[in-house]
Amino acid sequence: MIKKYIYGQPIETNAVVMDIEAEKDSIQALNEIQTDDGKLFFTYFMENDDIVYGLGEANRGINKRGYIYESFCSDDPLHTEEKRSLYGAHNFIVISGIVNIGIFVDTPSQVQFDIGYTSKNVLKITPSDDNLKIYIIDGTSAYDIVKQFRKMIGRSYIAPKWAFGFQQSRWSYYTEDEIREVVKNYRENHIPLDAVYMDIDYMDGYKDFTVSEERFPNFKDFVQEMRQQGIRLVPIIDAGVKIEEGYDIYEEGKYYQLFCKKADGSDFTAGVWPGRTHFPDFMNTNARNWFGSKYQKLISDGIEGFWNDMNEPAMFYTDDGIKEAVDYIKEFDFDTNDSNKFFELRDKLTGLANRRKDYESFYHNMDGQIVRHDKVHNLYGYYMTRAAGEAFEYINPDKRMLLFSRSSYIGMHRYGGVWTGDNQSWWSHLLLNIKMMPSLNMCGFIYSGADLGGFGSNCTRDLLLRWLAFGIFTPLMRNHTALGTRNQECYNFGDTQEFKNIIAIRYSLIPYLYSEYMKACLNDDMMIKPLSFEYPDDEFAKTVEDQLIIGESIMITPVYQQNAIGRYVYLPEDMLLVRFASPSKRSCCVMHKGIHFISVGLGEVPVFIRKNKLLPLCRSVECIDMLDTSKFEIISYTDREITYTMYEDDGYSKNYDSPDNFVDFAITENDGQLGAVCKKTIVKLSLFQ
Ligand code: MIG
Repeated sequence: MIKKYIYGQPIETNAVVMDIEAEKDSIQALNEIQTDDGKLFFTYFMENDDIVYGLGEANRGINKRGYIYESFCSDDPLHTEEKRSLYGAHNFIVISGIVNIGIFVDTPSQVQFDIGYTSKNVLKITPSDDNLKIYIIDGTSAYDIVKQFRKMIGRSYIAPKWAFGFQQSRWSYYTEDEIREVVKNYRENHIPLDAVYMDIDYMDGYKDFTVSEERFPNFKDFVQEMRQQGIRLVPIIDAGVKIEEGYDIYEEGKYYQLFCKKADGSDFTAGVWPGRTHFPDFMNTNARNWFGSKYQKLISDGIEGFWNDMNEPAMFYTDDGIKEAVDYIKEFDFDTNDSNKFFELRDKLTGLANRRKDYESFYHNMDGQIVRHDKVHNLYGYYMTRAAGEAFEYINPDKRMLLFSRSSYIGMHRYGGVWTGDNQSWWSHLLLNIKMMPSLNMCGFIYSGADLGGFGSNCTRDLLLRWLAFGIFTPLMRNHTALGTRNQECYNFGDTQEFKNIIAIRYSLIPYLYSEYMKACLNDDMMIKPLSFEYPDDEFAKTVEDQLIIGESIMITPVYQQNAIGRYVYLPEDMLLVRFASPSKRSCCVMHKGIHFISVGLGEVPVFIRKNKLLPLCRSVECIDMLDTSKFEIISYTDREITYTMYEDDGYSKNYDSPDNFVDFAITENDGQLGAVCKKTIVKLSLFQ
């Protein structure tokens, strides 16, 4: 049951696609409170044992209880524990206990979720704008509510299959030759690889949709050369458009009035990588169509995927901000002995980026309605990505493109995926990645992942290996690192064997992972789930946040601590532990329900196959184009007849619903013997009972 409540005159976010009639009565499920000065907020009293799920790309645990979060898309590259905002704003939560209730706060401006932070059992939702929609979903379990919610917001973006290959990035590979070198090293070491990313330095002066002729003189040929080696290049697109006479994007945007404006009608200016830029007004349909059409150029060069960055939008400074700071310095009293003045001075300078004041100083033309940016802040990255996604639909309607964004809001999940932005090469951020994945899935962001190995700081060999051993299971499996950090490609840490093995395990799992991904997208379901969603009656499973269910057959238990030789795991039922050292080198043992310590060597990947489930594996290859899905090995843990339906398609076109896309793998009984049956060739069956 879904109920919708409308307050005031909310700005349409297009997050919800289902037609739901608004209730006439006032909201029952929450306490609606108006303060004396007219501010609206909502509270809910949580039982001691209630768990709160959701918030998608947010800090801290799977259970969001005990902290306070602000939905306000933020370019903040330091995700320390106290942070309240990251790049996404995903205002969906589920309170789960004896009563289960889902809440979606649909508003494009800032919202605060105080989930037992101020007062232990009080959930308090404070929107910054009184014009909003609230959806209340009740259901039999948290998982049931998530599925209803997902129906409501529409089918998730579907990535091409090659995007399940391993991808290498760094800020930046500056030249063709640097990229060739990366590919050569991967191929020579036989470490599988499908894509290399092009960060901002491929552009000419950081100008969107340009390619530096000096560093990539024959770009189209280069794209082809890479394709011949099984590599796709994925260029970055930034939100800000460089102000430069003669630069077509700038000239057109200015001429056709497609940039965000200040109150005086002039184009709003902020400093980002290219220096001074204007921001396309993605809230405006014409601007979206215009900007979207610009992707065409790179697509005609052979590009099949993009990542949209800096779209919170991030700004380093505005002229107003600098002027204020300079005025402050001019007036600074050098004779003062008040140390606070020093901090004030420092903050004036360090606080120039992403100032709230600047977000309040420009306007969008939402097809006639003029809206101040902060009122719709959380939609900016979403609508940038929508612009690209809609353009891809008409540029090449039958072809899937890879597309993901840094900033997002619910609704954007229909147009692209997300990566979780600038994490650090910290063990704690590997754990954060683990905990964030199921929450992202709840909010519809299925094609997602973090910078494996960590973006900021220097990564170590063991951290990268452990992170990759988890990254195997995330749809976006990309190693990326920041400017100035140590080289983070897998061949830069001495012996490459373990890297090669771990990534090869990914490739042998791709048919399964892709199948589970596609089923999650097509059925508005989750691919990556917390244990509690599959074992809702298991009280202990509810507390486990460092193990995840991937698809229908397996549970994973990543190692996320330095120098650990293994870890404790909790099995909610008997399972089969498959310890992969490589796709073919593995050992299996049945383990019983309960808590165990398992050893996990660096370079090993433990996978638990659930009772009465099976896992299909193919041979690993060095890029997806070579994947042979006619032959499989099956590992199964069952003593009875079972079936696994694998989804398979060409990976590029959009004929999702064809019955040919569903292939059954069955364990059936014949003369008292269990055996595998499939229209594919089964080269080996390992059956455990
Ligand atoms: O201000 O393009 O999150 O992945 O490498 C930094 C350079 C801008 C932020 C992205 C990161 C990317 C970087 N970008």
